[in-house]
Parts: sequence; C-alpha cells; structure tokens
Amino acid sequence: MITTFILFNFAVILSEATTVQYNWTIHYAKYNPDGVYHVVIAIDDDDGIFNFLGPTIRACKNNIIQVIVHNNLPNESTSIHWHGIHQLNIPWMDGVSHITQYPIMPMQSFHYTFVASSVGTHWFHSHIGTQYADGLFGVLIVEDLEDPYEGLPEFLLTMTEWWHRYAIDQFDILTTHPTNHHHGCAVFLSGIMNGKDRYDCSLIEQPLLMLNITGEEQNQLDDNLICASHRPYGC
Ligand SMILES: [Cu+2]
Repeated sequence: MITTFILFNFAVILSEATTVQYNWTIHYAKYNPDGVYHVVIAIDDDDGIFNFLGPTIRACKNNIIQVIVHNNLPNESTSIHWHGIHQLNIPWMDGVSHITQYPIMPMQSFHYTFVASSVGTHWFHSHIGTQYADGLFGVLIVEDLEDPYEGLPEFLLTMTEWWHRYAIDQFDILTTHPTNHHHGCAVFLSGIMNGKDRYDCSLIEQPLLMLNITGEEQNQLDDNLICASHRPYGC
C-alpha cells in the first residue's frame, strides 16, 4: 500500500514537470589531460564527442532529470550516484552499487529518472571502485529561477588530483606498500582543473587530444591551459 502511494506520487510529479534528458555512453579513452597519455573513462553525450570530465547536467528546481547510461566498458560494471540529490521515495535512483541498485553490467544500460529536488551546484560520480578517479564524474547544477542572485555571472571550476596510472593500479600500489603514504606516492602528480593541466610546464603548447581506445582522435580540447603540476618525491 505504501509502495503504491509512493509510486503514484512520483507519477503525478512526472506528469507535471519539465523533463531534462541525457543519453550517455561510457567508454574507455586515451587522453593526456596533463600532457601524459593514459587510459581514462569518458562520457559520450550522444553526440560522438568524448567528454572528460563528464558533461554538465543543468536543470531547474523540480524538473525531472532523465539520464540513460549505456555502459560500454567491456570489463567493468558501473553506476552513477547523483551527489546532493535526495531521491526522496525513490532510493533505487541513488546509484550506489550493491546498496541501492545492481551495478550496470558491461554493455548494459540503466535509465535514471529523478527530481531535481535540491538547488545548488552538485556533482555526479561513479559509485563503484575507483572509476571516478579516472574521470567518471561531472557537475550537476540545479537552478532556482526565483533566486535573487539568478542571472549573475558564474564560473564553474572542477578540481581533481591526477596520477599517471589507471586508478585501480594506483590503489593497488598504495595498499601493497602502505608506507608509500609517507613517502609521497599518495600525493597527486597533477592538479587537474576543468579537465586540464600540464605535468611538464615546458609542454604547455602540446595539444590536448582525446583518443579512443584504438588510437583514433575523438576530440581536441581548447587550449586554455594552466600549469599547476608538481613532482613529489619522484613517484
Ligand atoms: Cu558523492
């Protein structure tokens, strides 16, 4: 009875609200976000362009957000958690693998539908393993059109630590040699801001190229570059 009531309520909201839709395919790609190529996880937002970091979701308060996620990682399951969204009455949309949903298996899809309930600048991220350290995250913005500050200029900045190994390999190194924490290897090699940085500042002119896993060029990012790297302890 309770379940029926909850579903009914959600159906009423669905029928009245504006819907914002996304259709994502998650891929491996080779990318040099700081000038050094290695395998990352990228999202194709239904336009053939690989995004690193993920595409930004924008919705207004109480819109319905629909994201169809196709998992094209051939040997990893995944799920997406919508950080900051309360998922009231629909916990199965929270995207926490093995807790609120079965992970999305390789070459399978999942259709997330939820209410943009909480105003603010949030983020979404993979909620399995270490995938978000390989780039599987992005920004989720819920605007309030009645906010007195709505319409003022805004600047979006994402920051993440970055290493030159696939994250699970980095994790393996840290857990196999826990004393490495004290010798700097847990310290990131680059500070990626909005998906870009330069590990070697002398390579500031080198283009940022996104390649698919077979090496074909997918995307070239604009070269509004910064150089915020450092090289701790020769890790
Ligand atoms: Cu989170």
